Amino acid sequence: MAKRGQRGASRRREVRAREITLPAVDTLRDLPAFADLRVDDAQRAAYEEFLAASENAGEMRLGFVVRLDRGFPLVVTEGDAFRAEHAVAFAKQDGEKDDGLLPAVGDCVAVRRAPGHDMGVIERVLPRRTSFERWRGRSRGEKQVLAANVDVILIVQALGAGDVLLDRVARSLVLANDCGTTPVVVLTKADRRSEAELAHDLGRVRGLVGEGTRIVVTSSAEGEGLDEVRACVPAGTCAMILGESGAGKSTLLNALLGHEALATGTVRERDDRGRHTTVARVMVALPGGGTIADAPGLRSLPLVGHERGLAKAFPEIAAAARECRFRDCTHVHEPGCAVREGLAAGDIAEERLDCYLALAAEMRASADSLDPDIVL
Ligand SMILES: Nc1nc2c(ncn2[C@@H]2O[C@H](COP(=O)(O)OP(=O)(O)O)[C@@H](O)[C@H]2O)c(=O)[nH]1
Ligand SMILES: [Mg+2]
Ligand SMILES: [Zn+2]
Repeated sequence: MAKRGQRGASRRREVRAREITLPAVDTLRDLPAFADLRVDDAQRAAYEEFLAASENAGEMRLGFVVRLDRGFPLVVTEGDAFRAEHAVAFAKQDGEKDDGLLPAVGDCVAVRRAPGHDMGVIERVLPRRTSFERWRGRSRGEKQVLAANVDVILIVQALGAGDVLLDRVARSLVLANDCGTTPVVVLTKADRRSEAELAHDLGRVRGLVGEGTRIVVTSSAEGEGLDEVRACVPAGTCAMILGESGAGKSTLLNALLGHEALATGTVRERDDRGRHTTVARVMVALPGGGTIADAPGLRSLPLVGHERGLAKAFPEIAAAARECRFRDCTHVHEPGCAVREGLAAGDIAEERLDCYLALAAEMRASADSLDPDIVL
């Protein structure tokens, strides 16, 4: 029953795919090639295993999902690039309805390329080295994978509209650390700040992120900081660009690529019938460098169960917290609190502690609302 429903849904998607015009593969510039992306040992082993059990081994290819246009994947394999759909089995792997199982941009996949078919079929998502996920919807929301196999997250924050939003930087830092990627803070639109203002901004951001995180200041308008960004994404690595809508992400990517690859500012992407298109997830290859995935602008970055990322983003606080007298110490009023002792001794910076405490409290609250025993 479920199977038939899925098949129907998949056929409807197929029909939709023909109705809407997706950009033709050969018109896409900056598309990463298979060789630009890295297959790791676990992925290769999983692919070999899958291949050995496959009835269509001869038609199977190792590939990467490098674009999603309205949810339709574009896959690159050695010497080939084509649109693909998902195998029917996908929707309910492991008996769960979970978008997290569907191929995301950056995913390494086993894809079937049958002769005579213009579309490939993604048969299997190979183990993700990293997975940048976000909660969608409220308390009982679903996880959505925004990008897979990313090494670096470029946390983009615009300068110039008052003080930098440290809360956003902190959340992004926690999310990046949580999924095992390296965060780099990229402050854009530096041309909108005077030198004194810039020093002030940098001081605040540095105070929050500490010495362990790289900060790059850019101005796409003036071509400033571009080489520094490039240096964060060397050949063979993959970065994801994360920031609010309007932060200057697409402009930065265009500046890095040297041409208008992505629509920016108020230009709304429309298909040929003038309809507003849903966001495309695009990966581009930097000439001589790695690849960057342009994620949609995210308004909110809720933290749910990202304790590991919090501890990695604030290691000195996490280390002190292990020495507190009470295991569930909130580091606010408890006796024997090693974190407050660290603060008093000057080993822990107040601005970092304030931020840590706020995010930790938020995570405790969201964990409560996600309690599986609570029926919503
Ligand atoms: N002054 C200035 N404006 C910029 C810069 N980069 C982007 N912008 C402007 O910021 C707006 C949003 O940029 P966009 O790249 O579309 O942001 P995105 O939503 O993050 O992709 C556009 O109007 C850009 O022209 C910059 O370096 N300096
Ligand atoms: Mg954009
Ligand atoms: Zn404590």
